[in-house]
Amino acid sequence: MRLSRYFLPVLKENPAEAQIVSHRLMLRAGMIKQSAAGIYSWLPLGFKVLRRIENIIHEEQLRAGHLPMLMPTLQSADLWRESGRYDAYGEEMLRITDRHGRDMLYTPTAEELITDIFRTHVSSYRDLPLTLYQIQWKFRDEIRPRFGVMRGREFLMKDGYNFDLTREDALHAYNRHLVSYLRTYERMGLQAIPMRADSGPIGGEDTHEFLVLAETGESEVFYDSAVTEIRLGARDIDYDDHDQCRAIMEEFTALYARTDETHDEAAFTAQVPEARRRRARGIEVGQIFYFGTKYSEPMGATVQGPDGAQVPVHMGSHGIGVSRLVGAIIEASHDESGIIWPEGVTPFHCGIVNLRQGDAQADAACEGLYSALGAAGLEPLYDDREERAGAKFATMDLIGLPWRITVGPRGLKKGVVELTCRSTGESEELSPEAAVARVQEIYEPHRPVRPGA
Ligand code: P5A
Repeated sequence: MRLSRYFLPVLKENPAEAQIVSHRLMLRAGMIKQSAAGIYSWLPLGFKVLRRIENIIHEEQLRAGHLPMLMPTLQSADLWRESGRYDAYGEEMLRITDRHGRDMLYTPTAEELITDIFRTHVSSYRDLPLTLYQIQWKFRDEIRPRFGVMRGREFLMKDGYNFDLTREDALHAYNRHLVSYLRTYERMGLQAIPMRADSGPIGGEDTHEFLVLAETGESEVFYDSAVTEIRLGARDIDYDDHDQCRAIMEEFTALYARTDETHDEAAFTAQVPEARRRRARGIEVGQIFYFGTKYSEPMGATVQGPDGAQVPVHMGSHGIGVSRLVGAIIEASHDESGIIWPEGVTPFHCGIVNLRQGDAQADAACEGLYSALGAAGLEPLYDDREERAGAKFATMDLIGLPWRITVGPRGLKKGVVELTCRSTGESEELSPEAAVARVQEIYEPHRPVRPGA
C-alpha cells in the first residue's frame, strides 16, 4: 500500500476522551472512530489488525478440529424464554420489537441459538463430538462502556460451542479449547494466563478466564508469579489426545491464579510462598465454560446413546474478545512514540520511508523494495508523501509497524538502505536485496497455517 493512496487519518493531539493508552493510540493512529457510546467504526488500519487477529483465531480453531459457521445478530426472544434466560439476562440485553410486535433481541451470546440448531439436526451419539464456532458481532448494553474497544457495547467475539455425549468428553473439549486458546494468544505475541473465575450469566461449574496482565485492566487478579514462566511454545499437539490436553491444562492451571470473584485469601497465603504472591490487574481476553446440560435439558437437545436411551448432551461454550484483543495487545506493547505491533498481528509487515521523495534514485530504490516485498508475499506500507523525514518517522512510530526500511540518497551512494526494528530502535545497513531477504526471514514463522496442516 502507498500511503499517498491510503486512508490514515492520524491525529496530532491527544484525544481528550481517551483515558487509557490503547484507546488514545487507536484514535491517534486512525484505527477507529466512535459512532455512539461504546460503538465504533473500524477504519482501514484498525480493520486490518482485526482481520489479522480473526485469521489467527480461525487457523487455530481449524487446527483443533472445530467447524466455522455464522449465526445472525438478531434473534427471536422465544428461544431465550425456553432456556429461562430472557428474563434472567437483565438490562445488558438489548431488546427490540419488530413491526409485527414480535420480541427480538441483539445477541449478547448464542448458547440458545446453537442449541436450537443442534436439536434440529442431530439425533445420534454417532454424530458427536461436535464443536461449532463463529466470529460475530455481539451487543451488551453495558452500563458504563469505556476504554474504547476494551469495553464496548457492540464488540466482536469468537464464540464456540461443544456438544458431547458424556461429561468426560465435554471436559476434553474444555481442555482442548484451553490449549488452543493458549496457542492463539501466543501467536499474537501475548501472554494470557488462565485463571479460575466465576461463570456469571453463562452458568456452569467449570470456568477459566484468560487474563493479559496490564495496569489498566478492569479485573483484579491474584496469582503465583511462577505461572508467568510457563509457555506453550512450538509443542506438537494432538487435539484428539485426551491425556495430552488434560496434562497441558493441568500444567497451566495447577498454580494459584484467580480473579477477584473466586479469590480466597487463605488459600492464596497457604499455597503461594510470599515472595511469589502477586496482586495485579488484568484484561480478560477470553473465557471458557463447561455447563453440562444447562441448555440441552430445558431445550430438549438430546441424542440417542449407544444403549438406545435418549440423553441430553453435555455442552460448554468458549469465547475470545476479538475486538478487545486489539486494545489489549496495544496495552501490552507500546512506548511513548506509539504502538509496537507484534509480528503476528501487524497491519503491514514493513514500512518503507523515502527520505527524498522526487529524487529519481531514491524513488526507484523504494519502488524496487516495494515490489520485491510484495513478490515475497509481504505487505509493505510505502510512505511516498512529500513530507519531512521527521514527520514520516513519527507516523511510522505511531502506527507501530515492527520493521522499517529507510531509503535516502546518502545510503544509496554506498549501495545500502537502513533496516530498523521498532521495538529496540536498532538499525542496520544492508543492500536492498539483503533487507528484503531479512524481512522475509523474520516473518517466516508467522506464515498462515493451512487448514488441515
Ligand atoms: C463464551 C462464548 C461468553 O459470552 N458465550 C459464548 C460465552 N463468554 S464471555 O466471557 O461473556 O465473553 C467472551 C469474551 O468476550 C469479551 N467481551 C467483551 N469485549 C469487549 N467489550 C465488551 N463489553 C465485552 N464483553 C465481553 C471478553 O474478552 C470475554 O472474555
